[in-house]
Amino acid sequence: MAIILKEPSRTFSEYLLIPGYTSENCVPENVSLKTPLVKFKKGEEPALSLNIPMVSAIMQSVSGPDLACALAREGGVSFIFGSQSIASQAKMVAKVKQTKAGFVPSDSNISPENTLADVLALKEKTGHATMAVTENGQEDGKLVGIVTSRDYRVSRMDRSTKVKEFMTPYEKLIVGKADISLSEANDIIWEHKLNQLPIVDEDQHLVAFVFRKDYESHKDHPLELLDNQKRYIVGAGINTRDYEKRVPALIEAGADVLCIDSSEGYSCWQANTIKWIRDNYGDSVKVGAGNVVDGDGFRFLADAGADFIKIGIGGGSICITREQKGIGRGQATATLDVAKARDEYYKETGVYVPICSDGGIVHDYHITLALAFGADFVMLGRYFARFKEAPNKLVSVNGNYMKEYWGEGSARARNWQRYDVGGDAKMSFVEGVDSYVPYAGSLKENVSLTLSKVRHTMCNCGCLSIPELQKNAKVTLVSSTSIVEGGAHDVVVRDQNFDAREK
Ligand code: RVP
Repeated sequence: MAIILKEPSRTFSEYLLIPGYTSENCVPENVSLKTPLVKFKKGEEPALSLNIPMVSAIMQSVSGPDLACALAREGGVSFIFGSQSIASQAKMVAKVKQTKAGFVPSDSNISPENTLADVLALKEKTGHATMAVTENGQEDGKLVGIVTSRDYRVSRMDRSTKVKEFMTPYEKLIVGKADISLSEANDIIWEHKLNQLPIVDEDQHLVAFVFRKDYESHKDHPLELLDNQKRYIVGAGINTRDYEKRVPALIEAGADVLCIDSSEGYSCWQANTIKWIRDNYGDSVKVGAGNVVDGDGFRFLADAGADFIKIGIGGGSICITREQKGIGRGQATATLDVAKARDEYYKETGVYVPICSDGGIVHDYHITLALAFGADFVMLGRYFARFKEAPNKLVSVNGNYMKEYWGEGSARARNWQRYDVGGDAKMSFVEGVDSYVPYAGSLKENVSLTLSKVRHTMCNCGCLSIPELQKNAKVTLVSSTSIVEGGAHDVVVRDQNFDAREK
């Protein structure tokens, strides 16, 4: 007879944390959000850790190079989406790795024969005022000068004026050599009172800019996640079909960690993929697997050698897998069950395999709950899709700024490899939707606010670290009526227009 689990599976919104004792020492500044990203043996340190418990979803509308750099700067990791050609995914990974903290590759290249009108159009498109003037106007051309907004006056100059007439030519530029360190570059910037320093190789090609403002912001990012060459840490999604070609290309491009991206990971296809990686790279290549929703799935992937395991089926904001196929489990219950299996596995084997709660985070406190339920970190799609740095388009819908957000199982993404069932079977139905999410501005501002809430809640619970929260949190189920009690109720909330009228 089929196994029937009588307890309903539950979501994060059905729980609340009960505060514990808060001591004097228990203040948000003292909270550490450091957490393991990959498995480790008892008494050893993980080869990779996160400084904040957040990673971005392996999705076209979420994880591109700009978001990856912005998130690594805050201490988390992005997984560049795999639903693209191997070459373009590897190029995105390489772009992140080339962005040494504080060294910014130019995304604005222009030729000396272009005009002021072209400069203004490029500035409008990229939002960047500093442009590299190269012989051919392309990234691979020799640097012949730079243009910044100090070089022209829009009100006084004809828009047809050629760039070569107002750029600062190469001979007048102070430049840094390609092997310069960030602090050396910064010394030159200070000494010569520059706003930016072009870094060039021996063939006079621009490698990157170092900006005065970025050096200062570099100091504002104490949690940034860097490799031993001071490059941002970045992850990449892979699938269970073309891994023999994709994995080598991603490793060559510099990916620090991989993750098999699949809606359902308790399968021989995932075990085969991990085995191929172990046979070819041993433990040097780190690879996560998933998604699973119970202890059996966890045990299978842990035994197969996964470095971390993702939890969640059908809870994603754009996901309709539960409606379409009737598989899945409430995200809170799934996380609790997998965390139990992770702890048992650790006791038995002495190997700690981190787990990631993936999908369905709606409120910031859901992150704290996921951690309290045993997750080591969370993966978010909708959350990051709202930010300026995400690769999806900003559009205006009925006068409101929105970002496009579509599932990997949607007809738009066409990521059928994510739904691998082996053989030649092709997907004949979708498991995701195409949608909009409200634009929310920069990643840094939003992540700072979210994590401030997480730290405050942890202090309310008397916990200064994620392991302490996992061990000591007290969580209660809430009734639907007490959920109503938790919001503003029985009052008429004053809206902003009302306040504005009063002033
Ligand atoms: P959310 O953060 O709730 O937007 O969920 C993001 C997660 O949803 C992803 O990390 C992935 O696991 C899942 N996903 C992505 N595409 C689809 C789909 O089309 N069904 N689901």
